[in-house]
Amino acid sequence: MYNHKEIEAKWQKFWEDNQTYTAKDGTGKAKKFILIEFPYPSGAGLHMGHLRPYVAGDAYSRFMRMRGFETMYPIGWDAFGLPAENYAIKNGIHPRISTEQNIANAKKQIKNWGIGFDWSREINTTDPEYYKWTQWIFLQFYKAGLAFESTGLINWCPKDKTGLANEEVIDGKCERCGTVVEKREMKQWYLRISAYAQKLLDGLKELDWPESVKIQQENWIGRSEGALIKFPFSKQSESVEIFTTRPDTLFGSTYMVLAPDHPLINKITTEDHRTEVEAYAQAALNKPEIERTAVDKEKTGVFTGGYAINPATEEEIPVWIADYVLSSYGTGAIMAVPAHDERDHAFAKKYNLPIRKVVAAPAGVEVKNEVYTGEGTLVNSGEYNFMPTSEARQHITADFGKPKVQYRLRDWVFSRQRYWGEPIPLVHCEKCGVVPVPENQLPVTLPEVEKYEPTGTGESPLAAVESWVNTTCPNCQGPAKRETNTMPQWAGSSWYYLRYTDPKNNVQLADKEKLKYWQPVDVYFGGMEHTTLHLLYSRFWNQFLYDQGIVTVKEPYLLRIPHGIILGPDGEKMSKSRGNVVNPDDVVEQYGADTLRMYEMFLGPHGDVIAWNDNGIVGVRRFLERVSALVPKQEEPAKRALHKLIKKISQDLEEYKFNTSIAAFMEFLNNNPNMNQSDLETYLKLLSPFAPHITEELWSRLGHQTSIHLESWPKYDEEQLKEENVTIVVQVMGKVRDSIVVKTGASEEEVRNLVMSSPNISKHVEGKEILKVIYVPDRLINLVIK
Ligand code: ANZ
Ligand code: ZN
Repeated sequence: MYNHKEIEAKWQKFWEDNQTYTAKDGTGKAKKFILIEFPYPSGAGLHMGHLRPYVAGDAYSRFMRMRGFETMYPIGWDAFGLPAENYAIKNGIHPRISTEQNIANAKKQIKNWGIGFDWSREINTTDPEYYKWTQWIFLQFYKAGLAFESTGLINWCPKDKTGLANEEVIDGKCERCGTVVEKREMKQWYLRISAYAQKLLDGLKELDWPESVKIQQENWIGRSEGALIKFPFSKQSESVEIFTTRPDTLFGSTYMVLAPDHPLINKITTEDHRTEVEAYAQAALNKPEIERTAVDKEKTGVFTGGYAINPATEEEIPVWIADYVLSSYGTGAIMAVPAHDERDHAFAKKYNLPIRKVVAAPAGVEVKNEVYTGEGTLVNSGEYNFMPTSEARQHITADFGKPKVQYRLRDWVFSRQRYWGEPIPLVHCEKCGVVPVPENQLPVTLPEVEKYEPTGTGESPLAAVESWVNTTCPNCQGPAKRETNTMPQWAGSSWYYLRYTDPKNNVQLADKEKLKYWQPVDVYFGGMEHTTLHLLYSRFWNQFLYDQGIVTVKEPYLLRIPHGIILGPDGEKMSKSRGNVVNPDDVVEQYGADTLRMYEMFLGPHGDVIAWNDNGIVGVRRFLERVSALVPKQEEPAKRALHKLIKKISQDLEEYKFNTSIAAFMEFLNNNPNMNQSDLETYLKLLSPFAPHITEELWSRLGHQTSIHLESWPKYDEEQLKEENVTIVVQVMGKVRDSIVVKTGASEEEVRNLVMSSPNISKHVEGKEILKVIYVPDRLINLVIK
C-alpha cells in the first residue's frame, strides 16, 4: 500500500530537521543559483501558476545539487504593494497581520508540495531589516542624481487611487485592477531609468533569454536614431525644435504639428484662432493616450494661425496642433512630411495641405496612395538631389540640425499614494529643502496606523499620521516633515535575489564575497508577464548597483526559462467565477505531492499553455504505486536500457524537458520490473528530482541513512550505449545450456530460430516437444520441453 500522506509528512520533516536544502557559503565548489519569482502572499493562497515554476526549479536544483554544484534555491515573500493591501482593506484586517497569516498559509502549501527551498535564506520585503536596504538603495539613486522630484502629468488609477508608472499601464488600463487610467498633474518622485536606456539594450545581447522577451524589452526601450532640427517661427523670435528619424525628407516638410500641450502653443497661436485651439487642446488632453495614437484613427487637428520657416526651403509653413503628436516623445513637435509619412499624409489630405515628394523610389518599386516611406534618391531637394536617402540623412543633419538618439523609455514614476509600501527615506525641511535620511538612521519604519485606506486626494494615508510626519531635519535640526509617499510594488522585488546571498547581513546589503560567489542567477524560472516590469526594473537596479561597485556582475539573470499557464480542465483560464479552478492542495490530499508534481510535468512541455486533465492523473498515481512496491531482485543488470535512461533523464533536465522524462521512467519500469539493488538505486536517483518523497522512502528502505537528494547523479557510459549486441543466456528447463550473441532488441522469433540451429541446444531438445518459450528481451531465453 502506498500511503502518500505518511511518507510525505515523514520526509518533509526529515528534510527540515536535517537542513537538506541549505546552501552553504565557502565550500569552494562551483555554484548554481536557481531562482523563481517570489510570490505575493495573497489571501487566496498559492495556485497552479505558482506550482509550475516551483516544481520545475525544484527538479532542476535537485539535479544540479546531485551533479555536485553548491546549489541555492531560495524563496521569500514579495509582501508589500497593492494586492496585499487591497486584500487587507477588503477583509478589515491590518495588512501586516493578514500578510503574516497569508505567508504562514503559503509556506504550509509549499512544504506540502515537497519543494526543496532553502528556508534558511527566507526573506520578506516588509521586514524592516529587509526594507532598510531597499531604502538604502533608493538613497544611492538619490545621491547619484537618479532619484528626482518633478511635477508632470502622470498616470493615475482612479480605483487604486494612486499614481502609476508607464510600465503599469497595459493597453491604457491599470496593470493591477484593469481600470482605465487617467492623467493627473502631480508632483512625484521618479527614478531616472532613461539614463540606463542604452545600457539596458546593450545588456540584452549577453543574455540567454527567450527571443520574444528580449524583443519586448527592446521595443519598450524603443531606440530611434534621428536628428533634432530647429524651425524658427516666422513672426516671433522663438523657434521650435523637432525630432525626426527622416532628416533626409526635410525639403518635403510642408507644415508642422505641435502636441496639444506643447509649451509654445500660447506663443504661436494668433488671436483669431485662440478659442478653437484651446478647445481642441482641452478635448485632446482628456482622451486616453492609447486612443490618440491608434494608427487607424481618423486624424484631427486645428491650425494655430502661426507659421514657421522650413530651414531648408526657407518657406513659411503653417503650424498646427494635433492629438497624434505626443508631448512625451521627442520634443513634442514634428515636421510633417505628407509625401513620405502615412499619418502626415492622411492629415494633409483631410486639411488640404501641400504634399511635396522629395524621395524617388528605386526603379521597379511601386508607390501606393502617393505615400512612399522607403529609401530612395532625393528629388526636389536643391543641392541634395540625386543623393541616396541614407547619405542625405547624414548631410542634412549636419547642415541643419544635430544627431539625436531618442528612446521611448520614460522615467519611472516611483512614488505611490498608498500605505503598504516602503517609506521613501527623505524629509522636507523648510530651510534645507529635501534632505535624505542619514544611512545610519535607516530603516524609516512604516508607522502603525488606524486608517490605511487610500485617500484619493493624491496624498498618502501616511500624511495623516502627524506624530510620524513631523520630524527634525537631519541637516539643521529644525522642524521638518517626512516624505509621505511610499515606494511601488516593484521596489522590493528589484533586488531581492541579491539579498538571498546574505539574508541576515545587518551592515550591508550583502557581503561582497558572497555576492561574488553567487551572482549571477544561473536560471530564472518565471512567467511571460512582467517582462517590461519586474524584469526590466531589476535589470536597471542591478546595472546601477554594478556601476556603484556594490554588485559584481552587470546582468542579474543569465538564463530565463518561461512557463506556459495551466488552464482549467475546460481549456479556459482558471477562475473562481468559472468554477474551473484545480487547487493543488486538493490534489496533494487525494493523490500525494509526488503524483501532483509528476503529473503537472507530464501534462506537456514546460513552456506550453496546457489544460489540466483530471483523468490522466490516475496513471501517474498508479506508476508511483508500482514504484512504492519496488524491492531489489536478483536480476542481471539492465545495462543498456539503464544507461539509455540515465542519458535521457540527464539531457531532459539539462534542457528543461520534464514531460518526456516521465514517459521514459514509465517505459523503463514496464520493461524492467525486477531490477537488482544497484539498478534500483540508480533508478531511484534519477527519479528523485521528480518524486522526492517516494524515492527518499525507498532509498531508506534499501538501507541508506542519508538523503538520496545528496547522492551523486548517475553517470552513463557511452560505450554501453553504443553496444549493438547483447549476450543472451539460453536455458533448457531452467538450466543454462548456452549463450548466444544477438542484436539488442531482437525479437523472440529471431532468437528462437538461432537457438534451434545451435548444436549445443539441439542435442537437448532433439525429439522433444517444446511446450513453452520464456523470453526476456536482451537477457535470456528458456525452453520448456516435454
Ligand atoms: C519627419 C518624418 C518624415 C518622419 C517621414 C517620419 C517619416 P520613431 O521611429 O517612433 O522614433 N514623431 C516625432 N516625435 C513625435 C511625437 N512626439 N509624437 C508623434 N510622432 C512623433 O518615430 C519617429 C518619427 O515619428 C519622427 O520622424 C516624426 O515623424 C514622428 F517621412 O519626422 B518623422
Ligand atoms: Zn533643514
